[in-house]
Amino acid sequence: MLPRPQRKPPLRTDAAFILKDAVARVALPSRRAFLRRGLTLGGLGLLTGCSLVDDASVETALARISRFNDDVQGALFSPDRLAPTYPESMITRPFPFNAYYGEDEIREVDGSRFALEVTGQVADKRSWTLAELNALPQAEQVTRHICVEGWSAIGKWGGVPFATFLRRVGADTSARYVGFKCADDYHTSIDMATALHPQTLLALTYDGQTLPPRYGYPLKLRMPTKLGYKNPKHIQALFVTNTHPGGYWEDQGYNWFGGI
Ligand SMILES: Nc1nc2c(c(=O)[nH]1)N[C@H]1C(S)=C(S)[C@@H](COP(=O)(O)O)O[C@H]1N2
Ligand SMILES: [Mo]
Repeated sequence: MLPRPQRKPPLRTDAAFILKDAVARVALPSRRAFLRRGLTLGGLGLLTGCSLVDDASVETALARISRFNDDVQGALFSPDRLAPTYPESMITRPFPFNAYYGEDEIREVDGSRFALEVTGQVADKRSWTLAELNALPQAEQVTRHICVEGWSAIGKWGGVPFATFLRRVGADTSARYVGFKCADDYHTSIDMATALHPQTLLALTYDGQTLPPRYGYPLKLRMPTKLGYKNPKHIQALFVTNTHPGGYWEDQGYNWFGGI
């Protein structure tokens, strides 16, 4: 039996109230942009790199954004916008562990028997071994991970750009979602635009080493444009679909989009 989630449900009313109150006080063009885009606290954190732990930090983040003119804002909110990257000297050490269970229950996946299952709207439904995934073109990036529980940390992930992988398997990129099933029974799903985003990585390494069990061995999806809970660890299967797949936290009230 898996333990019941320890985490409290999201404080959606509090978050909505803090945001509404703060947005009301920023200059008009910015206010319009925020309202039009349905800005979330998480999205604000991603945009500004601020960790939003109280009302004051939300105000600081909004003030930072409202100084930009409309053009800059348009670029910031565009789906192709890149999340900030950082020098290696800024990597958070040790990088935090988080899951819906404690460190004593980290999943041990046998990499030698691992095969990533790929199904749904893809031309090639063959499974992928780790050796095959490692043979694809790799990229590395240092980005900030933001968890809705109120912490953020900078880490370095390496792996296959997810767009490369999706094209390799002949994914129908006009489909709406990509869903993920994990070895620890976690699951989540993302929009196709984010799946194809240039910074979305099918990550095989953390800080230059094989991804350790605590950070999702053997495979996780790393997206600096999404909040922590949208980044699945221990991926076993992925599928391309037009049917909304939901997710572990999303089904309990967390925002499904969870990003920018
Ligand atoms: N398989 C799986 N993936 C998961 C989770 C989980 O419990 N299981 N937790 C999510 C949450 S809420 C966060 S903040 C990050 C934590 O990633 P880290 O251990 O690399 O810090 O993993 C996300 N992906
Ligand atoms: Mo999280």
